[in-house]
Amino acid sequence: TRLENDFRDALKLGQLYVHYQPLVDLTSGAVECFEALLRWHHPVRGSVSPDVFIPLAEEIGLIDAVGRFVLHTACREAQNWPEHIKLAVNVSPLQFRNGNLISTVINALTSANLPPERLELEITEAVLMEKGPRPSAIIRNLRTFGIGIALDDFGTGFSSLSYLLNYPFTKIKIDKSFIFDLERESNSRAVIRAVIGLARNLGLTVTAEGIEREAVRDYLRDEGCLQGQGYLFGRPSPASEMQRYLSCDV
Ligand code: G
Ligand code: G
Ligand code: NA
Ligand code: MN
Repeated sequence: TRLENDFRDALKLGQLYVHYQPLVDLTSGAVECFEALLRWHHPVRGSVSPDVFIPLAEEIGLIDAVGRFVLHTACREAQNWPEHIKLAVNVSPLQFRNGNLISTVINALTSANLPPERLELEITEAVLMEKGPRPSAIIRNLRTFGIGIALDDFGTGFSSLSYLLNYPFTKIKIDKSFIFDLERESNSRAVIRAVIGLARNLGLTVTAEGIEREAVRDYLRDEGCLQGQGYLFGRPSPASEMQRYLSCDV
């Protein structure tokens, strides 16, 4: 299709770029991490959502190239941040298929001279559906370098909790749909409470995404959620704005 061809060009023509969104300590408000979020500026359509072009990239076999671009760009950018601030990068389950993920990640870290401990890869539950032992072996391997592995959008997939135990995740990100519903839905509050308890018992960090209001931040903090992300703290923005954000941070 037209959009497919446009996307093939996008990589070559430099229409892809990376925004960053802060993950903060819910008690102090200090930035602990920036999540890299890919953007496409289409010459005619303007901004195209990653919800559209990531599945497209997966379909047309370009997700590995896209993943390389994001990792290299974001690792290079993260060199400019204070050393205690981590970088989170989303990884598609399809990037686990061809066997290059580990070398791609290590190359990006090495060429940016970024310690592996500063990188966190975000993976959705869909990766648990990939057949065979490979995804869990790859995740285990990445962990041996000290790279963090976050389970993204937790609660939206269909995986059982027992799957979770077979993977050495370091963090669980509670999906924003539960956070949006929290004030109206007691069910969402029950899920949030359960996930926070689960994470604590497994020794994992827990992050809430989609925090837009102070009351929601306060509720989550009081429930024992230590880290959060959302428009309340900052929208995905160019790296230059994050630099400004850091200089205001105390
Ligand atoms: O940033 P935004 O909310 O528009 O992102 C929409 C979706 O696209 C989210 O699910 C997000 O995880 C995904 N996404 C954004 N950037 C990347 C990326 O670099 N790689 C992958 N695989 N997914 C991404
Ligand atoms: O799937 P993933 O968690 O990677 O998606 C992150 C997406 O969530 C990004 O596209 C980002 O724009 C979006 N996002 C981040 N914080 C908020 C928020 O507070 N409200 C809403 N509506 N979306 C958010
Ligand atoms: Na994510
Ligand atoms: Mn998410």
